[in-house]
Amino acid sequence: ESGYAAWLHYSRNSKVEKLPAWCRVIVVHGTDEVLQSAASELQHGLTSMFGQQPKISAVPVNTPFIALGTFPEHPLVAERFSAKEQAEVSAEGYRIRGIEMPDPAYSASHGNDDIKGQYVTIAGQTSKGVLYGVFHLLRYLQGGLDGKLKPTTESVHVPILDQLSNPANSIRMINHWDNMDGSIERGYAGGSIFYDNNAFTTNMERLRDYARLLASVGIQALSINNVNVHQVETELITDKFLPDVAKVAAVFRAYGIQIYLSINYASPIQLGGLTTADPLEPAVAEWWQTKAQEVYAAVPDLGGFVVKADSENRPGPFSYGRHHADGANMLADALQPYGGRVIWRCFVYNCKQDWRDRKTDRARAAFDHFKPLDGLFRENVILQIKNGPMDFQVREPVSPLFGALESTQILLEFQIAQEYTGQQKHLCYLVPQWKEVLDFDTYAQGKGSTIKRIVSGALHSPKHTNYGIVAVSNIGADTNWTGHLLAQSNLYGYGRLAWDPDLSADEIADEWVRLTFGRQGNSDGGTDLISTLKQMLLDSWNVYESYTAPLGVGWMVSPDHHYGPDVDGYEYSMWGTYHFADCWGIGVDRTTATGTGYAGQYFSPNTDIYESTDTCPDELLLFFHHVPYTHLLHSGQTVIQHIYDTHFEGAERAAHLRDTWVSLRGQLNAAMYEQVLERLEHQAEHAKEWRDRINTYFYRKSGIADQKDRPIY
Ligand code: BDP
Repeated sequence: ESGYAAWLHYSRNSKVEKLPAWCRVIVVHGTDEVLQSAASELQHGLTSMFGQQPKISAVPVNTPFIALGTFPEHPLVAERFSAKEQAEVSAEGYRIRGIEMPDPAYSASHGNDDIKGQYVTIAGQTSKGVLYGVFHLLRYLQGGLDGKLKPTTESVHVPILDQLSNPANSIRMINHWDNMDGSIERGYAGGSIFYDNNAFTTNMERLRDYARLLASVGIQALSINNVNVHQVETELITDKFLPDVAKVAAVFRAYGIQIYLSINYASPIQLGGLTTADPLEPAVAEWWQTKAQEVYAAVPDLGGFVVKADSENRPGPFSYGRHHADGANMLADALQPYGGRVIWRCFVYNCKQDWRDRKTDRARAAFDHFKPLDGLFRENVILQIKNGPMDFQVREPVSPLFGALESTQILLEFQIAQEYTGQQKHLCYLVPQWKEVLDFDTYAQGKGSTIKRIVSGALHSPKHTNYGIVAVSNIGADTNWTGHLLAQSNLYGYGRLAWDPDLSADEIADEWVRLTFGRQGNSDGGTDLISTLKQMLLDSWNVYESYTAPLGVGWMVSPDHHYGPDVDGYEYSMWGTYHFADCWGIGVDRTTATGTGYAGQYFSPNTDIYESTDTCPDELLLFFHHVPYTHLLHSGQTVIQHIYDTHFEGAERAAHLRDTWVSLRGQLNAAMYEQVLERLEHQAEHAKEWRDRINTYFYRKSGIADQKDRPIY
């Protein structure tokens, strides 16, 4: 009821009296711990849904059963699939098949034809695949739609299903920005579940429950400390903390999740007493080699290091006149003997810039720094690129680095934490935004060069596995994990999308709502409740966008904490985040002819589309162009009138979200209802503040009245 179990709560199916025959026995072959997790998850889920515990058995028994295992190790599993069918399953994919097999002896002795010979098999090449298959079956039984499957919550019959699923992305990762003092940089759901008071948590149960949530949506990599590595976290790679790191790694390992550490680039100085961290200095390289040996002795399957260098006052190779391939490769060589990876962030820009030099436009920075290094990185280096060129705004164009790097392995970085999208006080279901990014066509190699094909490696390098998606976590120690209960949908949706970017925002919302609220409502699976909640989620990004910074210009938030309106908050600071509003107009000229040239970083036709106000999409107009307030949008509205209209409507729509929730009262569990209501009430009020601050600012700047004469102060 608190939301702690999230989409894994597996509520009791009141229509089914007892455990259906086909799931009374789980036959699992092998001692592998991930397989054991798979079996116990299945046992737990079935027990919870049907009120009776299935047995786990190592050998087949003379009843129907669910067989779990890998093709190489479980003969019962292997015999159900042809060689071709087995070969179609990738390293972490799965195949589920429910079949009917004649079993006359059994059905005669039990006098029940319904249950005779019904078997389900969940198979993979690896135990991780089996684990993901188990979660798929549980989703199915819980009533979440998945691909082409229909919910069968009311059926006691074996699900006659035949499902093959392979993850599109080899790396499906989450970054934690947790600090060891227990705080979380940009955390909106309480403190860290990993640390408190500069020590590791002793609450391994909580970590295990987190591992379950992540594995259930296919996440298999996790960095456990902030990319900004302070003195105390610098010591994570020392004896002081490595035993703790090993304990945490063990919890996640059982769920197929590999741990990564964010490291301090200046560690050789801070820990090793060297006078330099120059990547080309042999003593520095040697220091890292010894360090890697120590780290891998403690955690042999550590995924590797995440590095934020030369960014926002963090140390890096620039201090020594070296480029980022020098820095990344030196670390990569140290990790290479252990199979470790270096995940190197491209969020590199000058946060002390001088706007008079237009070529320092922050939007250009990642491309300018990394495009020239394409092809220079080692096999175990992966570049991590934020979805947009700035910083997780409600609306940004896609980073032009995607597609431009042809010979470099990459990860796309999203932010699940709602730093700039309402900080988990406002409802903002981000899956539609992520979908737009993934479906964007870069034209890097002609039509169809979508971001999803680039980040999965399919476009440039189909054989490589060091590709995928990563996102900044939105969870904390709050009982419901995400502060706003409905923000759980973003964590769920991120995982599902990283597995299958072809799922739609609608399908994912549908699954999440059914899994989370499915048995609440007027009837089992209450249709009205489901579609109403789903619509709230699907509207929410657009609602949030409408009452905040307009037409892609971004920012306009309070400096530092980034919550709430402050139109000029960053306007005269050095951070490079401007809107250039004056009495004539607004927007950033990023064209090649008269502006910063950022628009020229894209492939054609995107470049041409962005370069001209005639073709630039309305929602990005002010990102690319400085225009008068009277500029006519494609929508037929002027810029100023668009600002007024969207802000008045946005505040109304935020109030409507609250009213919709209120209309569901009585259908929802009371505790869940109350916690969400409080946030939606706050959002409705706060949206009014956004509306008034933005409208007033632009009315005063422009002197142009609202055509509809609504109150602007
Ligand atoms: C920004 C955050 C800052 C992070 C930085 C990053 O405001 O706290 O350290 O991104 O990604 O969004 O490194």
